[in-house]
Amino acid sequence: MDIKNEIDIALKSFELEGEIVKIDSLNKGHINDTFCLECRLDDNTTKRYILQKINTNIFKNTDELMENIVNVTSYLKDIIIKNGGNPDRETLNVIKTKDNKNYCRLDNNSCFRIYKFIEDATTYDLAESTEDFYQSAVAFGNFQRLLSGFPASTLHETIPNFHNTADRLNKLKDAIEKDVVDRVKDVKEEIDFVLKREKDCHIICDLLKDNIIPARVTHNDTKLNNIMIDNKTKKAICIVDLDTVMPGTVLNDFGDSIRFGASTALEDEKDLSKVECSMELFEAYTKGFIEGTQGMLTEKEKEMLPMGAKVITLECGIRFLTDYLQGDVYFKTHREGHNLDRARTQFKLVLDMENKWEQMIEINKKYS
Ligand code: ADP
Ligand code: GN1
Ligand code: MG
Repeated sequence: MDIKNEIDIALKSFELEGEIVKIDSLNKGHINDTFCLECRLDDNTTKRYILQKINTNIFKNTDELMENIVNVTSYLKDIIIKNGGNPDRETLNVIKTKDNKNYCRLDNNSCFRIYKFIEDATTYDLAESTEDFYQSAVAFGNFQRLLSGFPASTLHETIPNFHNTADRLNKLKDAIEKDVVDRVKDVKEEIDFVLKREKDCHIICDLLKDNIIPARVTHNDTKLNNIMIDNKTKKAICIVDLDTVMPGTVLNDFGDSIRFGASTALEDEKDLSKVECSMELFEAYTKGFIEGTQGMLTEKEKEMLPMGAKVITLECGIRFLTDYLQGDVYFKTHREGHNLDRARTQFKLVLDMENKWEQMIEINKKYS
């Protein structure tokens, strides 16, 4: 069944306000299929919704996935209301189906969910200004702090070993050995780059395993295009993409924002001379994130923030490279060699961070 037919059937399960007049594909994000629904109301105004086809190859248990999201957003909503905020804009809102479910499953097992659309806000693939990036840091730091009161034991692990970098390395080794699409011969340099940094892959997961840093409820996918920035105030208002909210370490949440948002180029830039980790953006984010977390981080966590950035960038490169070797089965790709281009930008960033290491440590000390 094609996606258009699937959407037609899925929409019958939901009661939306007004009549649907337009469905646009958003072409954003590497995982789910995201659409914007536009509805015309009786008074001729329009109301929009986000419709997502959930990637069930990746998220195997949709009930648990959606239970996490509903529980986390309900929890956040209470806090937002107490603080006098707007719960329709400051967190995701799941629209229930007519039979009160969190999503709808078609006969062919495709799963769809609907969120209220967050209006007058934008997500960015590159930081437009240092100030915007700082604002996103405060918001992610805040989010982290708010989740510190969330009952972690009620959360399901939606993707096992998601940020276990050592396990990611093992999966890469396995992909190299199997070489199912005969691409290993083209990526010797990239493989070498990773293998030289084998030790780095253990640093963060060992700290967690040995309880040297605490496990917390974390977002785990804190890239800049998962946060909505208000078009007028330029304040970061809502963190989206809650599929991977799970127990983890704050170092990954900090690090993933740096990996993506402090880069001077897009994640899939082909011209590697454009790819750098900007120290100005790194500084703005470090300052904002520590402010947003308001004293909740341990000394060890603060000390390890730059390492969090480096290791998650290496991990992400490993994941893109693994997917390239497996024949592009995980991340959505839009051109030949897309995953390889992405892997290369990540490795370039790792190298750049290594070259700027002293500076990163100094900046971190200034705000820790
Ligand atoms: P993926 O898991 O594929 O990355 P996301 O949940 O991040 O999917 O959604 C993709 C994009 O859709 C986001 O980057 C954001 O631009 C937009 N988006 C997601 N949720 C909303 C929402 N509730 N309102 C407006 N835009 C949204
Ligand atoms: C994916 O869903 P999206 O596009 O926000 C991925 C992240 C990666 C990121 C790389 C569930 O994020 O882990 O860091 O791509 N999400 C999942 O851009 O694997
Ligand atoms: Mg996303």
